[in-house]
Amino acid sequence: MKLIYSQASPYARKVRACAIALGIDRQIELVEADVADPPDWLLAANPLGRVPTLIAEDGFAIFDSAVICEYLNGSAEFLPIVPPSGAARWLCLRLEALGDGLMDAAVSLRQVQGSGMLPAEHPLARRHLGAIERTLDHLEKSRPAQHVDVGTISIACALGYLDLRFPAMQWRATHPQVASWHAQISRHACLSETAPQLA
Ligand SMILES: N[C@@H](CCC(=O)N[C@@H](CS)C(=O)NCC(=O)O)C(=O)O
Repeated sequence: MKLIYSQASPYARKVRACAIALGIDRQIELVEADVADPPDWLLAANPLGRVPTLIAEDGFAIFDSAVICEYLNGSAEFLPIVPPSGAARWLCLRLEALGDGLMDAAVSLRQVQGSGMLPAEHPLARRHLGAIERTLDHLEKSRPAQHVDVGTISIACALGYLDLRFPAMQWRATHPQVASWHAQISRHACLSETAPQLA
């Protein structure tokens, strides 16, 4: 399998971390792509030109990160990262959606602020910041479980992206429960081995 990814993408980190947690990362070749100028081979696999995109053994292209993680979960034999049924499954998938949404808000905030087109007080920037703050508040009140699954991995990767792109946000000072949860879960190999590096 090939995983088209970019270093800074929190969604791609989530997939890489899930592959490590599932013990199948060695079956995946990483192929880096520049999403600002997507190459033809990425567009051929994914018309959205986004990462992560997985090319399965039979050449079938799979996206987005939630679908890739479900696919990888189905192809691993042990230690599933998605509970098979019941309340545990929906809690886990809901947490994944919360983490993915936190990434969406942070990536969009960086796009509007980074473009220099919108001031921080613009309604669009305020909307993304509001989603980030409310999600952190929610996590502070209902601290996630400490074990690794697709939900906790997604939240951890989203928080890692806040650290990477918004170091001045200092969310740990206002959300100590989330901070201690993040510090503990980040010790798992799947997260420590995929921690984003500043260029
Ligand atoms: N919902 C998608 C989001 C993927 C995404 O937006 N990736 C970004 C990189 S962080 C990207 O490829 N952006 C390029 C673009 O949208 O043109 C997922 O979970 O995989």
